[in-house]
Amino acid sequence: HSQFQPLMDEMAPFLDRQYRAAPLVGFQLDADDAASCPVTCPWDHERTIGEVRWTTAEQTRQAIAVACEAFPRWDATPVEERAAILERFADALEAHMAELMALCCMEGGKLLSDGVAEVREAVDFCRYYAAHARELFGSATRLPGPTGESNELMLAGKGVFATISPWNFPIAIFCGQTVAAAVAGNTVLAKPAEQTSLIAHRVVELLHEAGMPREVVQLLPGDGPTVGAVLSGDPRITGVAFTGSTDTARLINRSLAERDNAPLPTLIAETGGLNAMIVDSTALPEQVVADVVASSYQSAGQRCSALRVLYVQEDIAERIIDTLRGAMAELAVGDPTRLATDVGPVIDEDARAGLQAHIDRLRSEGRLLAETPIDPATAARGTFIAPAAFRIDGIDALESEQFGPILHVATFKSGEIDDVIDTINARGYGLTFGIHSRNETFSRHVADRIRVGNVYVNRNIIGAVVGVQPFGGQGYSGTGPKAGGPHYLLRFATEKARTINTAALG
Ligand code: TXE
Repeated sequence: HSQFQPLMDEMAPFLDRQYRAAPLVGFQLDADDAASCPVTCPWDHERTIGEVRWTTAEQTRQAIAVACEAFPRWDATPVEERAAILERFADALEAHMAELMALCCMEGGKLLSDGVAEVREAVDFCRYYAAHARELFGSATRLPGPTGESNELMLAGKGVFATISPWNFPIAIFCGQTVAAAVAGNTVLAKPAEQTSLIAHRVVELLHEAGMPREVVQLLPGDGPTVGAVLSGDPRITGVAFTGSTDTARLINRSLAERDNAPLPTLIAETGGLNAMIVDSTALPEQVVADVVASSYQSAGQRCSALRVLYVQEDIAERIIDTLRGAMAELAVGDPTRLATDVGPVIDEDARAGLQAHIDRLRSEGRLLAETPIDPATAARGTFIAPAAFRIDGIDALESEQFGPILHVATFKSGEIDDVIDTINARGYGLTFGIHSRNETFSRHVADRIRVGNVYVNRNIIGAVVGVQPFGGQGYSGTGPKAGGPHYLLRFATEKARTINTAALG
């Protein structure tokens, strides 16, 4: 805790600040062409923290025109200059750590530790993509050819990208997608999630101050059906980098495909998960439970990587569940500005109501295994969900991802492991997966057969470290490539091969 104290002191003045967000675009906005909406704090509904002016459909189309016009010049800007902007931006994010943490906490309901992790990850994305862009775009690759012929392969930006982001990593994912698209030579229309517009606005102010031209990265705060749908339906958009739910990715995919007279688009989608962990009878219960609690309840379960279904071998199940009950009784739910808090609010009332309906149904079926107590006054002040664990028969009992602090527990017998893996694979999601076992043959067998993007053995399943654990799924969970990995920037680029008959030059 003490490591956070100096940051908390620095952060305190920002907790009471009022913010205003509006489109940040490369053309003059009329003063009063859209209404402002108040923004309230998810853990204290009486606190208003600012207001947002949404982008209209017409402004979205104007911003696309600006991005189209700016593309050729930006794509011709030396990669060194583009990369240097990302590095200056990374420095600015670090310098504004305390303010950005405060915003994450007030608008996104994030714990302080989550806020720090957000900013660090965004900084890592900027530095990693800057270095990688220099390598990829810095010079052409010479390829072998017959005498008298020169062959070269080079990379360039594709055109105009829309980056559409979720609220659950309002800095890290928002920045990662946006700077990747820009450093590869594309102009970018960044649409943040409705719920975290103030954060996105402050971040793009810093990006512009770091030297990113306003017409190269434009910020379009607004809702999905208006701004998002105009972007994905416009034939001038070359590609969309989307992170969010699987259902929205399907809508965007359809909308891109239905455009008339449009070039074939690129869709990079990172979507939801129904992530499982398998625990065999050789695992250490205390370690399993510590990792399960982190995987299911950190960030109030609002991570795409969070654990949703725990499969425990029958003969160890009772011990695991007893230990889990003890650990869950100790969790503190409440105000995320307090260092003692383990679980903050969920993002908004829609999210709370959906999760509560799921909890009520499972509870009425007598499936409750464990629950964390929550103070009624805290619960009444914000959108809180008490962490809970329920018994289910298997992953097929869940119709969809439940994006909150709810764990589902199933059991299996020793001979059934291949059936369990087949069932998880057949369910179609493929994001994260965990194994707890001290039997290496067993872990290898399971890890080899499971079809997911990220497998974690004998640890929690919520890792994603830029350049170390590149992150992203397959199937319903996304298209790839992995964010923070060596292939990510390539999806934002087009390849051009140049063949010259050098003999003709004499
Ligand atoms: O998603 P939504 P949320 C996933 C996570 C969960 C979801 C949570 O698993 O499923 O993200 O984020 C815009 N046309 N991941 O609730 O509702 C919307 O305005 C165009 C996966 O925000 O899908 C917002 O900006 N856009 C992950 C964005 O889409 C539209 C990491 C996402 O909104 C639109 C983190 C439309 N018709 C979260 N409708 C991973 N796999 O890496 C909405 N939007």
